Amino acid sequence: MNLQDQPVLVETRGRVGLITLNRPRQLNALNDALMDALGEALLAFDADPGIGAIVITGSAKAFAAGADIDAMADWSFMDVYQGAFITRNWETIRRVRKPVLAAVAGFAMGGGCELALACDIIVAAESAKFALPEIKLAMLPGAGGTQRLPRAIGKAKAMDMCLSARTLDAAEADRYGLVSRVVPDAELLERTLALAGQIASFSLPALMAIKAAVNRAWESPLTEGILFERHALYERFASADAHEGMHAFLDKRTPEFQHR
Ligand code: CO8
Repeated sequence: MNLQDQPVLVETRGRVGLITLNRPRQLNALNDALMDALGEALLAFDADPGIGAIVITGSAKAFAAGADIDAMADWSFMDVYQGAFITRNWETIRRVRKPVLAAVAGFAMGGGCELALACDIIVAAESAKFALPEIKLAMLPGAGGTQRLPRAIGKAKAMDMCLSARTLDAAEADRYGLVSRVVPDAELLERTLALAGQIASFSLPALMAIKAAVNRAWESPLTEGILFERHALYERFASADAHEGMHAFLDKRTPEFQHR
């Protein structure tokens, strides 16, 4: 298959796995082939001991303009119900235990915005535009949008975006807490890869434990979350890296993590 026919492009940069969504003519509209390939690439990096963090990016014009409307337009209820639409291949990202960063330039609309929301960190270029415009199609942000967006930015802003199809520019998305950082477009990939590289240099089991603990904060009452965190902390003391990290600090040297 030629590079231009591959729905995602996969590369490694040191301990960072880079996945580029690759349907530029359709503004990276997310069809089955792309979501299958994305899931496969994510799981392969997650299983690779040489990888500590993963970056998903799109093109300069679009991270992704949403689910593929052309593919969906004539589907019936039974097509999506029996075919387990979304469950089938959109939720693979939830199985990834290593940190996943989204590097977003241009449109992150509908499913594209939802994909970014499913990542752990969003780095936005100044050109980034975030929207859940499904209401214009009489559809619904059904790949986690109605659930992750209010958790990320609160009910007031989330209702506004979901019900009016309001688009947020990068500065608004930053102010509301939808994104982690905003950078100039020309520096988006380089800055996100540098951040991912910094993260990947830390102890992998500690990163995975922190990701699981922060995600638990979204999904459970405080008492349960604190309990989860406490066990995660105790487990750190079974990690060679944690002892190395603390002793390196005391010895005033750089730690050498073995990722175990
Ligand atoms: N699906 C399929 N094709 C698309 C999509 C899409 N989501 N977005 C863009 N394209 C195609 C266009 O049809 C066009 O194709 P062609 O050149 O053959 O005409 C090409 O990409 C370029 O697009 P435009 O000419 O429209 O580019 P513009 O720069 O004029 O506009 C926009 C860019 C504003 C992003 C515009 O393309 C747009 O509004 N796109 C649709 C955005 C949208 O509605 N997204 C939500 C889709 S629904 C969804 O994501 C649901 C997710 C949850 C799943 C659960 C059920 C729905």
